[in-house]
Amino acid sequence: MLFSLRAEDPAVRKWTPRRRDRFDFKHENQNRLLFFRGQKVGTVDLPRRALVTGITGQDGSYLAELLLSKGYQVHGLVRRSSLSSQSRLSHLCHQTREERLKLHYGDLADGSGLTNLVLDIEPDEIYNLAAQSHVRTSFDKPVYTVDIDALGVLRMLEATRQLSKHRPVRFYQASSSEMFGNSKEALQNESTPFRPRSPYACAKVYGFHQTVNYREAYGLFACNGILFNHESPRRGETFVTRKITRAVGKIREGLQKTVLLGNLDSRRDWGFAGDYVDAMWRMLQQEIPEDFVVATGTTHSVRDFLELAFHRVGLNWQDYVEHDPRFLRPTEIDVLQGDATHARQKLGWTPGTSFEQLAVMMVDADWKLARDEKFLASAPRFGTQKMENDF
Ligand code: NDP
Ligand code: GDR
Repeated sequence: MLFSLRAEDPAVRKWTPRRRDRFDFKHENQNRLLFFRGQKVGTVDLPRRALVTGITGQDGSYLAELLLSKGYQVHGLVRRSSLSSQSRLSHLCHQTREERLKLHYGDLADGSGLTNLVLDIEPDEIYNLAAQSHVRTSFDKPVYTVDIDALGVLRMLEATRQLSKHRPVRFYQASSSEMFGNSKEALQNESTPFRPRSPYACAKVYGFHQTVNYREAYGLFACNGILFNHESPRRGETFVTRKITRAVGKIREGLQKTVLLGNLDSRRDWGFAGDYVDAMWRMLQQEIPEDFVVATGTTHSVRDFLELAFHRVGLNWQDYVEHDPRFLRPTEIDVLQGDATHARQKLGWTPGTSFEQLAVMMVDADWKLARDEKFLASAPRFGTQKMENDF
C-alpha cells in the first residue's frame, strides 16, 4: 500500500521502512498513529477507506467513481457468481490502480463472513447498498428479500459495531421512499410516517429502524438516506424507466416491435443516480449522524416518461405500448414526491438533473446501445433464455 509518513521522532526520519518491519496502527479520531516497537513514531497519512456493498449495482458503480475521485481507497463486496457481475465497474477496473479499488467476495446472507471482512478491511466509511432491490420481485421472493434487505442490514450493523469497538467508523444505510407507501401527506419528508406496501418496503423499514437503533443504543455514526427513485443509463433493465428506454432504442432500430407494461398511472419522484450518490457521501461527512430524504421534489407518471422517451426518437408511444397485467403489483403505491429541504439545508445538496434531462440521457445511451447491437447482430453469437419470473 502507498502512504506517506509524517514522522515526529527525528530518528524515524532516517528510518526506511522495509517489508518485514513490524509496525502497528492505532486510531485517534480520524488520525492513524503509527507505533514501532511500542513507541509512537508518527502519523500515517493513509487514504480514507470505504467499503461499499452492492458495488456492482447502479448506485455502487457511481459511488465508487465518486469516492475514487475524492482519493479514497474503495473496497467493494461482490456476490460470487459463475459469470462476472462487474460490467458497471469495468471502466473503473481499467482506469484505477489495483491498490485503489479492491473487490472481495461476500454476501449479505453470510454474517460471519461480513464481520471478518469488515474487521479485516477496517474501513472509515461503510455504504450498505446491497439489496434485492426490485419491488415487484419481492412479492414472489418475500422471504429471500427480507433475509437480504432486513436481516442483511442487521448483519452489516453488527459487523460495523464490532469494528467500532476498536476504531471510528461511519455507516450509511440505503433506505427507500417505498417505506412511505401510500402516504397521506402530499410531500414526504423525514417525519412522514411509514406505511409500507410490499415485502421489499417492509424489509427496508426494518433496516431503517435498526440503523436508528444502533445509532441510539451504541452511539454508532449511522445514517439512513431515504432516497426516492433514481435512474441512469446504468439502471437495471427491469425497472420501468430503463425498460422503456431500452425498448425505445430497440424499436427505433427495428430490433423490437412493442413493449409490455403494467400501471402507467403511478407517479414517482425520479432523479439521476449520479446526483444521489453525492448526497450519500455528504451524509457521512456531517458532525452528527442523521437521516435525510433525497429527492427532486417533482413527480411524474410512467405515461409522462413514455411521452418524453418516445418523442426523443420521433415516435408516438401509443403505437408501441401494450398492457400486460403480469407487471401489475398486488399492492401499488400511486404517488411519491419527496421534500429534500433538510438535505438542502444541512448537506448543501440539490439535484443537478431534471426529469427531462434524465429521460434524454437514458434514451440517447440506449439508442446508441441498440445501434451497436444491430451492428453486432450480424456476427454469430450465443443467446440467453428469458427468465419466466423476470418482471
Ligand atoms: P441494484 O439492484 O442496481 O444493485 C443491487 C446491488 O446489491 C448489486 O450490486 C447486487 O449484486 C447486490 N446484492 C444483491 N443481493 C446481494 C447479496 N445477497 N449479497 C451481496 N450483494 C447483493 O440497486 P441500486 O443500485 O439501484 O440501489 C442500491 C440500493 O439503494 C439498494 O439497497 C436499493 O434497495 C436502494 N434504493 C434504490 C433506489 C433507486 O431508485 N435506485 C431508491 C431507494 C433505495 P449483483 O450485481 O450480484 O446482483
Ligand atoms: P419502484 O421502481 O417499484 O418504484 O422501485 P420500478 O421502476 O420497478 O416501478 C416504478 C413504477 O412503474 C410501474 N410500472 C412498472 N414497473 C416495472 N418494473 N415494470 C413494468 O413493466 C412496469 N409498468 C409499470 C410500477 O408499477 C411502479 O409504480 C424502485 C427500486 O429502485 C427500489 O429499490 C427503490 O427503493 C424505489 O425505486 C424507490
